[in-house]
Amino acid sequence: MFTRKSITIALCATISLLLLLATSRRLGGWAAVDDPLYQSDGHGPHGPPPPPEHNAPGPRPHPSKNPECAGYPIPDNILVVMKTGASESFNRVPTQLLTVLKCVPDFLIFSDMEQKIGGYQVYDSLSNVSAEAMEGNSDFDLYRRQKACPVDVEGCNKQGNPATEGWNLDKYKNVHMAEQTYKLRPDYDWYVFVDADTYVLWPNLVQWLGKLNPNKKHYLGSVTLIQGFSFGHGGSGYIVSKASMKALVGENPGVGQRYDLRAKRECCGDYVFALALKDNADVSVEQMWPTINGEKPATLPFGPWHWCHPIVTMHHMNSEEINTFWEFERRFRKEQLASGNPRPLLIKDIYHEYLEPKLKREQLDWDNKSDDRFYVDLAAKKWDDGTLHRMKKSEEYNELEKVAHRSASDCEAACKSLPPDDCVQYKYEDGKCAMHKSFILGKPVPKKEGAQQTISGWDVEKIKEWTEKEKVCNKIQWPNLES
Ligand SMILES: *[C@@H]1O[C@H](CO)[C@@H](O)[C@H](O)[C@H]1NC(C)=O
Ligand SMILES: CC(=O)N[C@H]1CO[C@H](CO)[C@@H](O)[C@@H]1O
Repeated sequence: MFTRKSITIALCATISLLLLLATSRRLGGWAAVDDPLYQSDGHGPHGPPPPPEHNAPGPRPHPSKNPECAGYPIPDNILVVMKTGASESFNRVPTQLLTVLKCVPDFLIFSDMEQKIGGYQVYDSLSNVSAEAMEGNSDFDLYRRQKACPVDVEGCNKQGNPATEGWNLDKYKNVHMAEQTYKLRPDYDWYVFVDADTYVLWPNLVQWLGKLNPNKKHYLGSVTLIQGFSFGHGGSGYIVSKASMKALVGENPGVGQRYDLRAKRECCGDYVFALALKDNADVSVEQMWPTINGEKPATLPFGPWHWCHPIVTMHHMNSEEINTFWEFERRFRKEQLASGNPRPLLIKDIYHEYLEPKLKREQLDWDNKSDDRFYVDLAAKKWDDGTLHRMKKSEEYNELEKVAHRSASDCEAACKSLPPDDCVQYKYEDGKCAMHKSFILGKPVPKKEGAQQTISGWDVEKIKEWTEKEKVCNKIQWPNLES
């Protein structure tokens, strides 16, 4: 029989258990964060996160259970598909796993060899390339060498030239990757294809895709042209909706092999993917630049056309750059959530974090990528066409522009004499003064002596005046796209 005391104890225990469950759910992170950024408009993330359904990627805790991902959205309808190659995968993938991918609920990693990295499965995107395309095709030398390698891939690749070989092999991957992805994960609304040196701003991506309709055939990218045909640049990343994936892959079994011979003739896999999407699904790329972007913090040009735009991808980021940006993004997000009125990370926020603190009049042995307009002494030597095409007519010069080519300080003075939409930064090198109308951080270059030395500088006053005026973005500029 139960005594009154034992009933009381049982009751107390039950109540404390319920309380504990309730609070741990609140502390647990994501689900508990009441974040107005992630309200869906019907197609987006819905309700509390589901338990991981499929063979979740790797040995980590699901992001909904990882306190480090607190404040990050966990939609169940977006899949990240990352492409790498075995000659670089161990240099790139581990950092992605430690940072960006840690809080992405589901992703697939494809390479040119099956591997496991820290317990995460890496798929061979080329496993189903037709024998016809591979036989006698030197593009597959690397593929065969890696497969036959008795030691580590880096060791075996010393017998070849993995940079060039990796590039030649890469173009066969994209359509096969789409095919394998759809087989492994047929139920997603959005498929986000990126490279292993692409940075994905996950919170921005989730918010953006939440506004769009995956049942429409979408193919979102940063447009590049080859022979007049537009496609989404692969390194910047491209996003394919459920409807497009179904039309390309779902309704075309074997589509991967049908593009193998075509890929052999073409330069690049992202281009071949766009051809396949056009032929089979009648879908063309939609221009999403600068939100989908091929630059990175050190190379992004800042200015009126790169300012109030949320950014969703960046490219050519090495492991250290990815890690540094990840720290920044998390800090930014925490501050935004604390403010009670969170907004997405905008390009201008990258300026404030990366370039503003480093702005200076002059920076030695530095290339800030100024190349909008050049000033040279035409008589001094024969200049290349690229330079000549970007010069003003000499009768349009003011007094300072006439002597801008003489030295770094003449170049700087000429820049200062012009309005901001002509020059906000300059670079001087070897008799050539270059000016630029957007401001860029840039990078160090090898030290050279005397006239050969590269000197860059920013017109700090003009930049500060403009950025002060544009401090607040009243309108956040998402890409123009009807849902
Ligand atoms: C491999 O290619 C064949 C022939 O095109 C196709 O039928 C099959 O579905 C493909 N397999 C995978 C896993 O994509
Ligand atoms: C690294 C880089 O892109 N450097 C550019 C700097 O600007 C010159 C023109 O002055 C370009 O030719 C370089 O490519």
